[in-house]
Amino acid sequence: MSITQSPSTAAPTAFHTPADVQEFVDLWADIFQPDTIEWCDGSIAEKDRLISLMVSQGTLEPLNAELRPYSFIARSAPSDVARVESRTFICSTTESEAGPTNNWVEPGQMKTDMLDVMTGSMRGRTMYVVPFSMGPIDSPLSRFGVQLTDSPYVVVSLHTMVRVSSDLLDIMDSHHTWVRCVHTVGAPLEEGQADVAWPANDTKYISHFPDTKEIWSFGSAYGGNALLPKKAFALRIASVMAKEEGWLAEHMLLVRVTSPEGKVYHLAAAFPSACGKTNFAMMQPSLPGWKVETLGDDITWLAAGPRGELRAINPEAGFFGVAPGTSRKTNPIAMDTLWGNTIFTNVATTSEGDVWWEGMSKTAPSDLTDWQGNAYDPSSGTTAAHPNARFTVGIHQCPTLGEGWDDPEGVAIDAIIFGGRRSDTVPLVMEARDWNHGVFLGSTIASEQTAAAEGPVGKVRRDPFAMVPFCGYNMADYFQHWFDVGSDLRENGHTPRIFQVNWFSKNSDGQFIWPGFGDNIRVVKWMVDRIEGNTGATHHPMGLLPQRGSLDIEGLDLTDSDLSALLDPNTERVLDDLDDAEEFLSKFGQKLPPALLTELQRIRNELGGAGGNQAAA
Ligand code: GTP
Ligand code: SPV
Ligand code: MN
Repeated sequence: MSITQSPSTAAPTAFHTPADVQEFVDLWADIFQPDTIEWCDGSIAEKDRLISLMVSQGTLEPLNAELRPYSFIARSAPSDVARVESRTFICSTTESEAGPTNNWVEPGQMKTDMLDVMTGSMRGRTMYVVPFSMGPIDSPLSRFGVQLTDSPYVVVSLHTMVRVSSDLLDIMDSHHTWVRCVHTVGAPLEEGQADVAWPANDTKYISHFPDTKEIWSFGSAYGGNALLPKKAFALRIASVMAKEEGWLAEHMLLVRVTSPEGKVYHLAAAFPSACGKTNFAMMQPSLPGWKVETLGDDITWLAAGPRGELRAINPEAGFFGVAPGTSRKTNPIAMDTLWGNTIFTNVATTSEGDVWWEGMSKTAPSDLTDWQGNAYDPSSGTTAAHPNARFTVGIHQCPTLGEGWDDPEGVAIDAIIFGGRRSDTVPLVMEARDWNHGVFLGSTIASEQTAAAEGPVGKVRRDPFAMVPFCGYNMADYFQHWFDVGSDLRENGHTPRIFQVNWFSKNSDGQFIWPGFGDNIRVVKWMVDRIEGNTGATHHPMGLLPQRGSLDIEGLDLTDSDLSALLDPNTERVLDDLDDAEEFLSKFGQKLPPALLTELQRIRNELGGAGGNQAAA
């Protein structure tokens, strides 16, 4: 049970609170001036109590318990629906440490500006103190943190998404670093003022201080803006720690694939937000004999293991997944995972008290209530669910959860996959010639923007390694770090294979050509054949492409022209894309590892010569 102590900052006597955690809480209690402070223990009783509180306050609405047991819908403020990249800041000492892809503000300046709005911002509210671990508590790869927040929605989401436990406070005494995460919705309540269902502030700051490993977040309660262990810690701050300590913190799913021969492979794949990680992680292979087990769907931490292999863990413990597009047909495993104990945010609701979103069924049920709580009018031209509507659910409910998903040693990685959402230009699959060429492929990934962040949906932007919104330091140094990790692995063991994929090519009617989802196993099968040396590949200046006939497309309804659109790079488009990549990479100036532009120029030269050099490998 968590214990409420008002107005004292003292931890319950049962908690062995390290002095630096107590100082942190004291300091911020003075700044935020909450009415009460609650130290969270991560128990079910605590979650139940906070859920009841939110139901009474209107933040959560219970769904029909017969259809969706112990599940709730939250409707956010209409201005608080996605990550706000324009208000996300990397406050390193110098601007050049943050690099051209990040918003930079000098740390002292940012702290002055934020303290201005944070002072007294928890008045009338409770400040929750949430100790958590990213990764299994006893893993050498794990890292700890403490988040302060005035949002019970955030506390309950953290219970699901990460490992929250007051036991950590005991261990933290001997643990040298923990990440300070500070969050407020920025909506103080005056004496007698009624609260709203989703308190937030129109001014938002998501600020990261890499030197002191701190995160300060103000004004939002949505997703990565507010669940600070997720993108803010496990990617932006962790990428800095990883660079300092020689490992990798990546925006990757993590799966175990078993072939019909019974051989096991571990794959990690980086796709930008809303580009298919959760779906890949829960794949139901369409080819007989293949099995995919889920280990993680969004973030992977990787480090060299004792035998020189690259090992990986999922630092999270739940899914914060995109709802629209999820159906029994596309992702039955997600649908099964969501049977109950789920918080849905910004989905539509049916008259029976269940959830609905675009893509769940071909036609929308009548009498829907839209994500803002109004009767839905299908002729309005708007969607019933918000395009970035999401579900929050524990990983244990996933029927394909792989055994040992929380093994403190992690799993040994056989292949890394990079991808993006591209209507054209990028082939279905390509293999890198080696690790360094794979780093080039990662650094030139681009993707059409999605509703996961503010901004124009559909616009192509460069998103190397799917990390542009999530790299906590200069990406030129990040590319170099990837080269360095590769050299270390080569010296002491071996590097995994690297592939690039694109599920999203469209035909002239604007339809996806590749069936995707469970049929993506066909591409995985080709990768496994490559790893095993069972199939050759065509040498293209860009990389190694499947030879005709080596990709298993039996039973698919694909014409020759479909296949050619999927597999054959269009030289003119590729050359244009290289120009765009070059313009992007040039922003990094002298810091950019020269190998990247050298490789780009080599591909351009080779493509200039009659469509490339076609020889079998
Ligand atoms: P984040 O949680 O934002 O990081 O997203 P994600 O990368 O996990 O993406 P997710 O798997 O949730 O998929 C996002 C959208 O892409 C959903 O609407 C899916 O239905 C759709 N999608 C996923 N995989 C495929 C695929 O293979 N083909 C097609 N056409 N769509 C896909
Ligand atoms: C993403 O945008 O990549 C997400 C959702 O996974 S959020 O947690 O909001 O970052
Ligand atoms: Mn994500």
